[in-house]
Amino acid sequence: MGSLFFISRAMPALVPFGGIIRMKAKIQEILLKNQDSYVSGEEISRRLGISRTAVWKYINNLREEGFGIKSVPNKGYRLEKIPDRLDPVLLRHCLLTRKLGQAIEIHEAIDSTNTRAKELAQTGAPHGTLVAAEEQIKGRGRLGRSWESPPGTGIWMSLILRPSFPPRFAPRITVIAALAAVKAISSITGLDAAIKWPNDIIINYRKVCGILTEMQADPDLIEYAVLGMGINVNTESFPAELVNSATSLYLESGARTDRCRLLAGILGFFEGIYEKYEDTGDFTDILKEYKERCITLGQRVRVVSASGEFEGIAEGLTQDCELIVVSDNGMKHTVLSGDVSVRGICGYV
Ligand code: BTX
Repeated sequence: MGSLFFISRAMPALVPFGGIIRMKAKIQEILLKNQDSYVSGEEISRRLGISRTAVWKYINNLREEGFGIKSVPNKGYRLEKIPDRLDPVLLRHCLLTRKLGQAIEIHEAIDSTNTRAKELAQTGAPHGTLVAAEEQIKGRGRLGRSWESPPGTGIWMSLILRPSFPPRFAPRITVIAALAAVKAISSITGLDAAIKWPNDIIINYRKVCGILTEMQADPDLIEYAVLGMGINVNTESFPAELVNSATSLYLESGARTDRCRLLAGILGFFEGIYEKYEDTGDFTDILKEYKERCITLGQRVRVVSASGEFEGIAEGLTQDCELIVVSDNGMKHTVLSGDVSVRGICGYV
């Protein structure tokens, strides 16, 4: 499963990593907080209660991991370059959330972050626990489809949520996540991202992000939900079968995006919208904003389900986030997000 980093502010007892990683993380934090200045080896050794030789060794470890650290005699160390890694310390440095991402588990490689998050949820991991990976070997989409998750290029992540609302409102989690992703992508990259109902983020008619929400629930209570999100961030190319339908932020903007910053941005937007909804129970404004950013509405679509196919115009959304499609014979259908695949007739929408 590759190496594992686990950082937790909320649950210190769950932090399994040894002294070496913890000390390295502390040095990373000191350097990150003082990025504009030098911090002397003496100061670091005093603050952490370790020798200056030990400081030097940890600094070299960090350099091996891609951190550019300048050292100047009589001045000390200064962080000059941050590697493109989903690193728990870097992520925590960017996070402005109160509950989400307080416990973080980051894997070098894993089968699926959703599967791992479900395991953690079943053993009591709290609301807001984040699982992410540099690579997924068996990334999952909806309806048994697979999700291409190559190493070092994307955000493959899952959040454990313990909602107070009933299971019938679970699709609202996907709505909130899609809104949060669009807002964070637009504000950080300036790209014009839109939502394809129910769970895709699209740029220039190609899929840049997919969302997979799964849950464990009784009839009246969600025990936990796992919100999975995959974003093609710095992907340079796609396999032949995805070339025409997938894109990445890098391919669209020509620039690399800091994945920790983007992930922190998504969690920040998500927490703001989600907590407001949980506090007020009012979904009206959220749905309104989702509709404004949803390119499926007003489009001619083909609804494909196990029971058959039909075409029609996507006219709206119900409060339960079902798609209202008026078929060519004038009949109105409400389409559940869980059991159909909606393919646009124009382009890839
Ligand atoms: P979906 O079923 O709507 O989309 C899956 C389809 O998207 C695939 O059949 C394929 O055509 C296409 N596809 C596969 N990989 C990519 C990609 N990288 N970019 C664009 N298109 C692709 C969407 O399901 C939900 C995906 C959620 C993925 C996250 S990643 C973290 C978490 N863990 C996990 O196993 N899944 C989620």
